Amino acid sequence: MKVTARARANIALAKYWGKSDDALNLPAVPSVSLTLDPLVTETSVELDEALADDVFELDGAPAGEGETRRVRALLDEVRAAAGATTRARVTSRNDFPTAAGLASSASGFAALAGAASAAYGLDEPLAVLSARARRASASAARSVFGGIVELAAGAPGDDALAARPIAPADHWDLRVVVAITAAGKKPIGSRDAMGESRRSSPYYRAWVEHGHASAPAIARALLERDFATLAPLVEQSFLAMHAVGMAGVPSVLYWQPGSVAAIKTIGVLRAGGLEVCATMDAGPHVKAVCTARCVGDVREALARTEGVRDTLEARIGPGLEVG
Ligand code: 2P0
Repeated sequence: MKVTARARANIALAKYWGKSDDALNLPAVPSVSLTLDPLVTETSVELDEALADDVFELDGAPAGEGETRRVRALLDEVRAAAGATTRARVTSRNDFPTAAGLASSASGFAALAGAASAAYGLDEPLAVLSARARRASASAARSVFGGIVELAAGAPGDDALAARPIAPADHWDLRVVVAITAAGKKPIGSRDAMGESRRSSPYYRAWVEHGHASAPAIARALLERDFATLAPLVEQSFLAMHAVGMAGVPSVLYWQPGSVAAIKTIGVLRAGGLEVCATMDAGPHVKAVCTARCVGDVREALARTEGVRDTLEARIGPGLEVG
């Protein structure tokens, strides 16, 4: 039995950063994201009686032990639900540059959740798939759905927590321009970095409190297509998230000179009347969120900004596709 599923990357406008329950991987703050097209991960799960253990191949090469362990943990959950023991061969391909800082773990675990469930013969609702993807990587819970998606904060022990879509992909023609500002691997992954923030940043408690107020306001501005309200809220969310990390010990500083330059370019464009705002994830790249009518000017200005090596463009896309 072989099943293939496709899921897309997403970008949080209200950021997730920090966990309320490490074992169940529950976020401490609510987050709101856009599912992005055409940034697709395609994952196949093939059951094979001859395998002694699961095998995971990523972008044409055997994956590392850490990644394989996370894939196996998700497969173990599916096998438990299906009452199965057969091992699986998992093949995954990212159709976008992972160096662009658009988390491939989000699209990857969403696609895996969809393909694995179907391959083991289960017919589960999307909320169950989203909760399973969330346990693997919280941002992956959001990539199960298309359009604008919300993931609530999890109360400790709330193992069923899933994301939910709050508007379809055609609700608002927003675009995302990614300004790539560095090459190579980032200094620390988001899971370890958010753990450091929780342990050592003096701002962590304020961040969690702020996130609970900010995410619903961001969701409302998106639902009302109110860019003037949305822009400062989105920028405050990513700036607060990065400030929490910077103030931890050890400090987590993802920014490069090109990151600052790109943020300033976006500020100048908005002051000049364009509907655009900045956001950043756990890496040095800057993502400009803008309305469709502004995207040409935004991309051109970012491409000309010192320290920006390349740009790529995305729009809001659909959720998980299985089969
Ligand atoms: C987000 N990020 O909301 C935030 C903003 C990065 C910055 O979700 O530990 O890979 O696997 O649950 O989901 C990246 O963290 O972390 C992330 P885990 P994940 O998109």
